[in-house]
Amino acid sequence: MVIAALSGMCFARGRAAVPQSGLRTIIIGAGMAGLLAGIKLKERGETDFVIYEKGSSVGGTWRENTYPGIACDTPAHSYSYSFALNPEWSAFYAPGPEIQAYFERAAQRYGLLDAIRFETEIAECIWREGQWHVRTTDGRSDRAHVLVAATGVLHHPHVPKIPGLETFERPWFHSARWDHSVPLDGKRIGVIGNGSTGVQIISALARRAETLVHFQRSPQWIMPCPDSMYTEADKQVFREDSAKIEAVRNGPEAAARKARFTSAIIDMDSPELAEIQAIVERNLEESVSDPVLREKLRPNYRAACKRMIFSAHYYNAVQEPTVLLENQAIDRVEPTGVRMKDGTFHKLDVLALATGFKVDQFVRPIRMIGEDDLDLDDVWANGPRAYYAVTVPSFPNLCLLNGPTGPVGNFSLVDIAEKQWDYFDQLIDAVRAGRAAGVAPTMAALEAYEAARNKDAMRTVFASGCKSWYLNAHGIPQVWPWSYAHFVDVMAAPREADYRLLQPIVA
Ligand code: NA7
Repeated sequence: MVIAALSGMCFARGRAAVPQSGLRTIIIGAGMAGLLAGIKLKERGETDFVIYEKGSSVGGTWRENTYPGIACDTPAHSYSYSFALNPEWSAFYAPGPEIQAYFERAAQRYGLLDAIRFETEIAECIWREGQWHVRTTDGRSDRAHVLVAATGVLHHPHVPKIPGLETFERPWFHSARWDHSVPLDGKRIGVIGNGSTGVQIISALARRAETLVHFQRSPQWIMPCPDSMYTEADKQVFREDSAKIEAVRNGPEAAARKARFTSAIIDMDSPELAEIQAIVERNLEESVSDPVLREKLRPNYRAACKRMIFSAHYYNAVQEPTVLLENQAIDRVEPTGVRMKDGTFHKLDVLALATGFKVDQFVRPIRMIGEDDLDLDDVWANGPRAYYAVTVPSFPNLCLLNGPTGPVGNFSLVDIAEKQWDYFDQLIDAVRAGRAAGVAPTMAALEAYEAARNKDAMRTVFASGCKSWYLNAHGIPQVWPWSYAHFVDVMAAPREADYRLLQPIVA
């Protein structure tokens, strides 16, 4: 039975005041997901909401990541709101600045700018008597019935403790904090890390640097992909007929690609994964001519075990005479360069750390206090968990968009967030209707979900024997281990039995 029948549900422990005149919502973050929540609230006529954004403009990850070569590895037409298709994308995989401009336009077009409080960071959110009491880092306070944490996944840069890093006398920075005042052309550049970010940076800088040293701790499988730019004629077709955009998003070819990829991810023994393995191996064989370099680039784990990297350029870039692939271990950073364990020294003018993100933070470091003074930091002491990645027991009316254990394996996070919002929106109907003051998942529902998820996660390719940001401290992939179709299915309507309503206190 679905939540539409919530009126027949029993009230559980927990009481809170019923909102007397409509709901107020606080959204944290004006990135893709926060803007989405604002647009959706406006669409249903709810205007009593505010978006708190610690930066000075919208866009989230696309505002913060401006490194050379930045692009989205999800096809641009899929990485768009379903209600704001964009015939103007310049390429199948859109460059970062274009995506940033898209979200800026969306904020404007949907009239959200007045609702956003820029340069306002949230310090804590406390659930008390049916409302979230929110305090900003500069001491202001606000409150609302509903709280949406649209705080991003890959948000807190991971800067590894490489000995001597602080002694480097030349510019160095994390990829998400790129310093554009630092000249790159004709310079000796070092890039540590070869996830999606490092690979894009190397592809962009290979021909600009005097020397470009790519420090690779573990090789990556590279999936070849089209480097297709959309022509003016293509865009005209998209402008005239949005069904053509829909076809790119959800047509048979896209659907088959998605289905094939999920089958591969969720079952490490699947024929689909074997097919992907064959493609990436062939790509390596055919693209890299020097056998020594080829072996340096060959991973000793299975394709898609780490997040699959799509690149049309990396193998060409790494074979440029300017590029040196360094696969020895780093010993330390010295004032003028990087020393390897084998004694080799790379003199550098600039060092970029494409070393990823702290991925277990989510809404934190915001202090989150739920019912009975529960601190989310304590609740998540063994790792972040959320029911179906969206809601948390004892934290009523809290929505995590792109929260822990959602589908992240090369799918469009825009699409994921839209479906998560629609799910949460249905949950809040009981509060909107005044039948409850709050709604939160039961602990039993979360435990059952996590038990099934942990079990099935160990069958995914992410558990097939490599290290990646998908794994928790126990080596269990913190991902959605089921098909995309199953995700769509469960997001379609919350199950009544999995939620408890907070009994209203009528004043
Ligand atoms: P990733 O995918 O987490 O990649 C980080 C890279 O940094 C990876 O190659 C790591 O090597 C490397 N790394 C991390 N710490 C070190 C140290 N101490 N020494 C050497 N190398 C290190 O981050 P990205 O920014 O590329 O991508 C994140 C996501 O953004 C991506 O999945 C897309 O969703 C978009 P390792 O493989 O661990 O040996």
